[in-house]
Amino acid sequence: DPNLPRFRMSEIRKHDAKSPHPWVTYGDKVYDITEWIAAHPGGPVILRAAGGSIEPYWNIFTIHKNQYVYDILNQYLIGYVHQADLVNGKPAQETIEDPFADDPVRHPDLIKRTHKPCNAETPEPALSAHFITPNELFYVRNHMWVPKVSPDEAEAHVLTVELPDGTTKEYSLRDLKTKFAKKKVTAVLQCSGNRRSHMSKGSGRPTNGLQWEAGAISNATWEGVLLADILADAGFDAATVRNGTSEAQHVQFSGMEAYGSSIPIRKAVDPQGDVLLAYGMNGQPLPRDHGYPLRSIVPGHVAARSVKWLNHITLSDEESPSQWQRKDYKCFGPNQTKVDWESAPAIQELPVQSAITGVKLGDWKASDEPTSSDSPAKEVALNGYAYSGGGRSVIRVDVSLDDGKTWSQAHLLPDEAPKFDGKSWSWKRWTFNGAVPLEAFRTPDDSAASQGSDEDRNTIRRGTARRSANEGGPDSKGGRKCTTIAIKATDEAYNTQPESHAATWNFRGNLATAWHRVQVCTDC
Ligand code: MTE
Ligand code: MO
Repeated sequence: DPNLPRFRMSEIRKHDAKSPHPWVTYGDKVYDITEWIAAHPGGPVILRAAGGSIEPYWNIFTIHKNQYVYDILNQYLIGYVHQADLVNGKPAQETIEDPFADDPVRHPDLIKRTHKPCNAETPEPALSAHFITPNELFYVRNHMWVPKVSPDEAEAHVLTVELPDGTTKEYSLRDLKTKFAKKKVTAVLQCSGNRRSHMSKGSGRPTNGLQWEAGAISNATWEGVLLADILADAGFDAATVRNGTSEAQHVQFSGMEAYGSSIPIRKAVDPQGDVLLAYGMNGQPLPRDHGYPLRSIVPGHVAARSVKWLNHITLSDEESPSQWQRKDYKCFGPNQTKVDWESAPAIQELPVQSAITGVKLGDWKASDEPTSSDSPAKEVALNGYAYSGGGRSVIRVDVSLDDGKTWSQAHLLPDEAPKFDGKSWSWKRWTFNGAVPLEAFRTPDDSAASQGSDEDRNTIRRGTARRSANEGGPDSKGGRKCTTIAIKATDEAYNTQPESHAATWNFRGNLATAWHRVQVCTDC
């Protein structure tokens, strides 16, 4: 619209983050984004760009570079940048501070899926080796940059708790550490996207999101105070939840960089819920990547509710208004690709999950079944993890060496963490030693054709299996032969994992919990 006014950059700059009417520019256009802030998926983060061009940010957060976002922006067009301030059709490019410049240095063994923001998974050997994941190998899932808080600032870091009537109470980190009982909880965090790449490959249908393998899960001992204690201190009466008169139905958590999500109030006040406001992790202060100086830990729930860099808690009759509560972290049917987000509940408690994180093929050994036609078998050693949400413990892990035709049981390692009032918040690790009979190995084409399913058997194989597999084996001249190993776990409620990813495929690739299948080959 040529009739819209032209603004000098000097004026545009006044409409910065502090202005009641923040503006941004894109190309030579000027937008008043006041109305957008509440609806913006990243919330007030957009204010970083206020008073200048939004382009350099969108060059970093490239998800914005799509027509859908440009259409939204266009609703807020108010004018153009004055000709006198344009160079090649745009305002002179300001250099912005890289919002990730202060991110911490990460362990080189973390498997980086993206760098800015950092998304990195725990490597398989670490998943196999540790019941308690070492801090520096704990998976990292950041939507934005890591807020910078110095140790001095940390002690004075303020958590504000807001009750349904709008009254607030503030707690410094020092208050939390000195005025309330300390509590330690050992609990897994698992991202809703863990194993998403298995869902994409296994179903043959792409999914949106980071293509994690099996390492978006880790276990740690968290130290902090019970959320229930803080809510009580702030004046919230938990009895109202039990007698059905509570105004608050949800506990909303907000992080310093704008991330937010919520949990049902019932979980927060449940004496067996063990929801923590944590400042410690495995005997150390929380590392920066994991929420320094304070985060929520919601055991048994999807990790998206364990909000890092926590600075605000709101008790409300509504869920968190954030994108991550309302327009993400939900599942839909395999046919539903255009969805009404409000029609599905937010993921809270997690379903049962398991994965193979170590495979080692050994020697060929003679059959010990006298009746068999003395067919040899290939030794195989497996290990991995199994976990279920809601505090339900895993009672069994089943292993199949022939893609689900016959099964045996893995050995569950004894619980290494105390149960908390009967709840198990940790994973279990498991091991299996067996032998794959020669007949189970097929040429890859045979096996795909004969088994005819949609799984990811053609994708994997691994370093550890590579070495001795083909040395002197009975089929060493017969070419490459493979079998598919499958595992599934069952929890104490007898929930178990679905056989195929196709059955639980959803366009966001959340909760990929189908049997974990790994192809192993004689020549791997
Ligand atoms: N909290 C904040 N403030 N910002 C985030 O990006 N990511 C969430 C959750 N809490 C996130 C957050 C998601 S989706 C996950 S899976 C976990 O943090 C990851 O926690 P971790 O990085 O400590 O493993
Ligand atoms: Mo996540």
